Amino acid sequence: MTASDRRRAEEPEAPSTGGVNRPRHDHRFDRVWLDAHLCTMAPRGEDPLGVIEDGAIAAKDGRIAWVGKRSDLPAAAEVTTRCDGAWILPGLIDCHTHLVFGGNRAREFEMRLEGASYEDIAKAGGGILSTVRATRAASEDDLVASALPRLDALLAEGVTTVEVKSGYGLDLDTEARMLRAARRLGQARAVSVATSLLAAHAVPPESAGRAADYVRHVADGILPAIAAEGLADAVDAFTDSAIAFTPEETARVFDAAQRHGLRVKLHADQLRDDGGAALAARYGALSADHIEYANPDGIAAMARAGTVGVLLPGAFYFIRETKQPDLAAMRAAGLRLALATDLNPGSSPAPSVLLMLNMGCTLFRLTVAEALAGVTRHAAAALGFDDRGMLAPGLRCDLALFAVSRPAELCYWIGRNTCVGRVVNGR
Ligand code: DI6
Ligand code: FE
Repeated sequence: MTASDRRRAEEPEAPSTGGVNRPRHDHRFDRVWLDAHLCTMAPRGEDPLGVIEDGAIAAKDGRIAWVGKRSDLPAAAEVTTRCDGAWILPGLIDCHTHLVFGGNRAREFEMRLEGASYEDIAKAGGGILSTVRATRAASEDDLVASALPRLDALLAEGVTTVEVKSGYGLDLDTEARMLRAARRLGQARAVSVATSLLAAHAVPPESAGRAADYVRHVADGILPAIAAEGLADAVDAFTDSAIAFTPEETARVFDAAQRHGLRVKLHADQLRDDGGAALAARYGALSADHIEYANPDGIAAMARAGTVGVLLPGAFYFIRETKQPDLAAMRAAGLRLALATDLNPGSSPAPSVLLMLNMGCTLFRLTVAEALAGVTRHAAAALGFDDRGMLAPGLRCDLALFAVSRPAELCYWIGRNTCVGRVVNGR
């Protein structure tokens, strides 16, 4: 919404005269949104999107107080926002990002296009460890400053909750600095930030060849210190038997997380089937992410455990993966699916949830309803939130407004931002 639109839209309603056709102001609501269609994402009967055309939403003290047909709205409020026929969705949730990091990997990208192999790039100091070097060299202020434009790109599309992982420090100081920077992003902007400790992302250079020692340090040193400072809302790990941590090493990190009362998430079965899906299910993980190579038994175990499957089509696209996630098995198991950017410098330099909606549909053949649930209701579940992700009374009043003709348009455009407004906590 432009400033002038907002001025026009936010004019207080004329004081009620108490006439029969005019709702009276009362203290139930402090703000209402009108002239909008609602995509509540609360499934109703045959409609997975919970659409209410010509709807209205009312808020009180940052929470949704009422949702329904405009004609049924029981009372007016001090502030009325007219939405010019926009579609309102729950504020979008990007449930998997590595938003905070130093430097970027554009030079590495260029080298690959010029024919360099991964080995050449590693020899030239590239790959994930180049980001570790740049991140270790960055101050907390540097990390906040470089992350803000990426965060702003997400917010401009209607994101109201974002998850941010550490994982480019691989030592206590830098992991803590990344997580403090992530927390500061949530103070610098109107957005909820959920943090995940991803110290088990890669083996740091100083521990090369000694993964088991590093895992012990994560479990007994880094994780307890981060937990004591309250810097992480969850613990993540990268299980990959060839380039990261084995399932057994991952289990050691997860045992430590559970000792400290932290829920877990997992980068699982991205490049091969390591049994990551089943491992995540065994630990009651909030989510298992990537899962292109997850097998049907692991997928069924996730569904039984309530673990959300997070699909990351940006990474699939950027590394030119060809193995599709087994959507048939996921649907058969009734697995809840989320969709996220995986925003990171190495495999998904993509600060756009709307692009992921398109890619989820185009590359993975998600339906519009599945894709939209993936950035709202199911993304909330992937972060353990039960207070957001739908338009329903009692939930946080986090809204995203779009100038589109129907919800499918959100998945249809490639690189076009149709977001015209964002509301966080009723403001
Ligand atoms: N999987 C990924 O795709 C990213 N991390 C992970 O565990 C890649 C991170 C990077 O290359 O910087
Ligand atoms: Fe990731």
